[in-house]
Amino acid sequence: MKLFSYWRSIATYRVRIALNVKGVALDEVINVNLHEGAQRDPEYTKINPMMALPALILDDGTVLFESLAILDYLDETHPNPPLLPKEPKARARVRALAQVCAADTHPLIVPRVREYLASEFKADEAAVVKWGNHWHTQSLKALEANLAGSKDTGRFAHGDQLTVADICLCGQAAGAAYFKVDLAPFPTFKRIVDECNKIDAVARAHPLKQPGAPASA
Ligand SMILES: N[C@@H](CCC(=O)N[C@@H](CS)C(=O)NCC(=O)O)C(=O)O
Repeated sequence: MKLFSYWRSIATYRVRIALNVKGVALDEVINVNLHEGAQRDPEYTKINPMMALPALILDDGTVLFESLAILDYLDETHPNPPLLPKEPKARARVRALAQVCAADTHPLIVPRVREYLASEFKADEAAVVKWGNHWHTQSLKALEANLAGSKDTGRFAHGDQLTVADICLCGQAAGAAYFKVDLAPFPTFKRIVDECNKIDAVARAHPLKQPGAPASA
C-alpha cells in the first residue's frame, strides 16, 4: 500500500491513526506538499481529481480517497480492533460525531478554501485565522455539549473503545490548534483527545511527528 500524505493534512492524519491502530504497514509514503500546491500537479490530479489528500493505493492498484471512506475500508478489511461499535444507535452516534468534524468543520478550512478567501475576498492572514477559529469554535461547542451531556461518553467519545469519532476528534484538535482556538471551554473534548494520545498508535500519527513537520505548529 502507498499513502499520499502531507504532515499538515488533517484528513491524512485520520488515515494514519487508523493504519497504526489496525497495524497495517505501508510500503511507501509519498509526500504531496500542500504548501506548494503539489495537490494540483497533473500527476496527482490523475490519482485524485479532487486534488486533495489523502489517497491510498492498494496493492492491486485500486485508488481509495476520502478519509472516512478509507477508514470504513480499513475497518471492513481489518476488523480488529473495530472502529465502530456494533449496536446501530451507537454506530449512528459515532458516525455523527465524526461527521461534525470531517463533514461540517474540516471542509471550511482546507487550503483551497483559505486560498480562495485570500484571492477572491482579499482576506489577509488574520482574517483567515479568524474564519478558521470561528468554524472550529462553533463545532467544538456542539461536540462539547454532546460529549459532556451523553451517558454514552466514556473514556473515549463513545464508551471505552477508540472509534472513528475519536479519530476525527484528534483531527479537529489539530485544526483547532492551527487556528489558535483555546480548548479550555471544551474540557470533555480535550480530555478525550488527551486520552487518545496516550495510545502510541494515535500519538505517532500526529501531524507534528511526520517528516517535514516543524517543531511546533
Ligand atoms: N473530505 C476529504 C477532505 C480532503 C481534503 O480536503 N484534504 C486536504 C488536506 S487535509 C487537502 O488535501 N486539501 C487540498 C486543498 O484544499 O487544496 C477527506 O476527508 O479526505
